[in-house]
Amino acid sequence: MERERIVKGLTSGIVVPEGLLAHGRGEALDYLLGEETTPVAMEAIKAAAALLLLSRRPVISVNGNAAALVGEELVRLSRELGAPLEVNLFYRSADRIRRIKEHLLSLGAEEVLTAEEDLVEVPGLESARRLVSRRGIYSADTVLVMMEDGDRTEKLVAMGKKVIAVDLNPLSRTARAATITIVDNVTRCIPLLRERVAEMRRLSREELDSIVRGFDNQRNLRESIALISKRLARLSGYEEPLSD
Ligand code: PTJ
Repeated sequence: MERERIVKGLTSGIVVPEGLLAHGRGEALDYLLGEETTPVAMEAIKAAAALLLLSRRPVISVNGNAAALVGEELVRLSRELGAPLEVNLFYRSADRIRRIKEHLLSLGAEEVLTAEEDLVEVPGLESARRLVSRRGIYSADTVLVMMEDGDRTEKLVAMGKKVIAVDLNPLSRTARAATITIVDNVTRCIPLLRERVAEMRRLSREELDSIVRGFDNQRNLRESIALISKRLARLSGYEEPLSD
């Protein structure tokens, strides 16, 4: 079903061919994780929900793959948080921006920013992802990003923003630079994140703050890598590392 959605996104001009490569890499990593949301990812989802609830101006960044795979769930998360969706593309074109915006609006989105009316640049970033909306990502305190790698997260963090990344690759630059990285498939993670936000809304700011402060992203990434390696050891039948 996920492949069908990505291929349909390609034929409708939402996804780029490179998006199919990114999806294939994601599938392989998901297979290594056991195609389930791990307890380690659940911990990151909880911290991400707390951070989103504490944020004054959270923004959800949407690319082609995200729109095709979890467009509807992103619209629901955006409504739950009262946070705008912003189309931000690596392979940017006016035609794709329009198609993705229309797709999200057709799914019930209230506000979809595209940076066409109030375009500004993220300092120090060369790719087209530098082009953001002044009202959106540029003035956000927290940005949720997914299915991308590269230096945008580093530059957003350098601007003083908090970045929540959803990335199946715990070794990617995005995963390592983000404030909170959720190593999980977006298709499982975004609905869980929305549920957590709804549940944790009743917590006080002090309680939310202590959840965020208790989260260590580098440790969480190491635990995801350790889970993959334990799983492979179990599947290989060699529980102990082989000697040279
Ligand atoms: O729509 P555009 O123009 O912004 O382009 C989107 C792509 C995906 C083509 C662009 O962002 C890209 O090339 O991304 P990368 O550098 O291939 O990085 C994609 C990352 O997402 C990789 O680390 C993948 O492992 C990860 N990934 C792929 N599928 C999923 C995923 N992470 C979570 N859930 C997935 N389903």
